[in-house]
Amino acid sequence: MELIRFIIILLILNNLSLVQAQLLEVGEEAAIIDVSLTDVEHDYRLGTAFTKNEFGSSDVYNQTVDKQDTRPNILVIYVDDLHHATFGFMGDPIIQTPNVDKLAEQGVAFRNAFVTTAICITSRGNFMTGRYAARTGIYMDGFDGLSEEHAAMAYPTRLKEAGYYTGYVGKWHLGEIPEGVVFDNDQKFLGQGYFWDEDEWPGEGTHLTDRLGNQAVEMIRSAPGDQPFAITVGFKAPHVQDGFHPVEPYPASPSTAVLYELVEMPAPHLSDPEFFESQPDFIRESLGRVRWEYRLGPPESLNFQRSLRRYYRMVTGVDEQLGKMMEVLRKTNQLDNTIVVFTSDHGMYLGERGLAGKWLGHEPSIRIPLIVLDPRLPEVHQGTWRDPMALMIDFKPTFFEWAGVSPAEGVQGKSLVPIINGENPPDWRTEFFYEHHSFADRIPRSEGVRTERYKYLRYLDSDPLYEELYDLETDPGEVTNLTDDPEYEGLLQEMREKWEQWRESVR
Ligand SMILES: [Ca+2]
Repeated sequence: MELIRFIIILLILNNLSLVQAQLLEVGEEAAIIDVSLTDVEHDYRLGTAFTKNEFGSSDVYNQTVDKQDTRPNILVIYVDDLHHATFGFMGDPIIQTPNVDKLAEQGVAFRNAFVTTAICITSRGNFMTGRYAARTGIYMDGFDGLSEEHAAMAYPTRLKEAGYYTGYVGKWHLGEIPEGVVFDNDQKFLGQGYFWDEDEWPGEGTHLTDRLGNQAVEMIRSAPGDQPFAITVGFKAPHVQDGFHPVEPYPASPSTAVLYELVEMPAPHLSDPEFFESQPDFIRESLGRVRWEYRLGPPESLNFQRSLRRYYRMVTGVDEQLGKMMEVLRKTNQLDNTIVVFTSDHGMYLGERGLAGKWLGHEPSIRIPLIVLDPRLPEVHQGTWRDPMALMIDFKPTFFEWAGVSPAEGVQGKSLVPIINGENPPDWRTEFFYEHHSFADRIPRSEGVRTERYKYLRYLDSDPLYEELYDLETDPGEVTNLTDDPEYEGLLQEMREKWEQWRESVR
């Protein structure tokens, strides 16, 4: 009955967006779940969230934020396994992400943001320390927590020492950390976490995405009035539920129920079997293909259609929570002194190249979304794009510059602040090193160099040696491997040399 009623609403209100329609439907339920959030949810759902020059009175929280410390707050939305292009502002015609789109409209979006390693633990280590994995030694295998040394160099530790109130909500995936050193308010969970209770689907209570949003709202709301805050919110969505319900790998929040259900999800780039068959055995038999088999399958299959719709729902679920956070900033009069960063721990193959997951060095895996809303920037920067390459290892030095903290020794990334501010530093990087060493069954280890124009990938355990070389200017989709093309022999040699130099220099 509920579904029929819903579909009728959708059909009648076809001039409303799907998101608006489904939010009307769940509004009442959400209010019951957490009364203290009622007002925040009500307002953002009506589409009033974070209108920059329209600060609400603090009628809900009655909180006066009167910070003597004028350094900006830093709010980081750190999403898990998020494809860089699944947003309205990126031109995706299907997905509903009104809050992320608005962030991009009012902030600065990066066209070329990348990870240096596409896997949760390692990339999160890069994020925390500003270093390549070759130097952090944080790999997927055998890692059980940030050491004292790692914790000491983690960005929140330094910000805390410098007088910031530091907090973390959600998926952390960097194991145990020394207590009280890194975060003032520590609401991380270890491991992969569950969208519902461990053995239930659909579960009772509040979905993890909504719960993390609520926790984040509460953390922002209750942050001390006399310190700037640095809060990072680690959403697990849209990461698959590992080892959970076999027919529901993407258990989306009920608030996004039936969204996209009537939409035909298009075939991903290079998803034709012929292309897949052209790849070497060790890629065709890799974990990315194994997971593709049971999570996605061919684009026309029910499985693919179902999984993609649910992945999209999970992204929309995160978008809703971003809206709530922006609204609590507005309600506490902190929109004009809070820098908001939206990004992901790495990208995702959503069926591109016949693969699922991450790990390898192709664009869908290594690209990340990156939006920065710094309300202190002149209005002329609103809704603008940045082309220079940004890397996961750049976040820490960027946060340090915002916080006025001196750059730490051994940081391999660079502050993005000049780029964000619209400057064009002449010495900015034009290439970077990619590495994936974590060994797991059927995940091939690889390294590579990506320049502005070319990409070289090298599979370390391949025998005979397998390499890939692409001209991204003429072939941005990485269709044609140029390694056997005699015309590119010189370039191949040059890229091999770069790779050798890079792998020495990052250590
Ligand atoms: Ca991840």
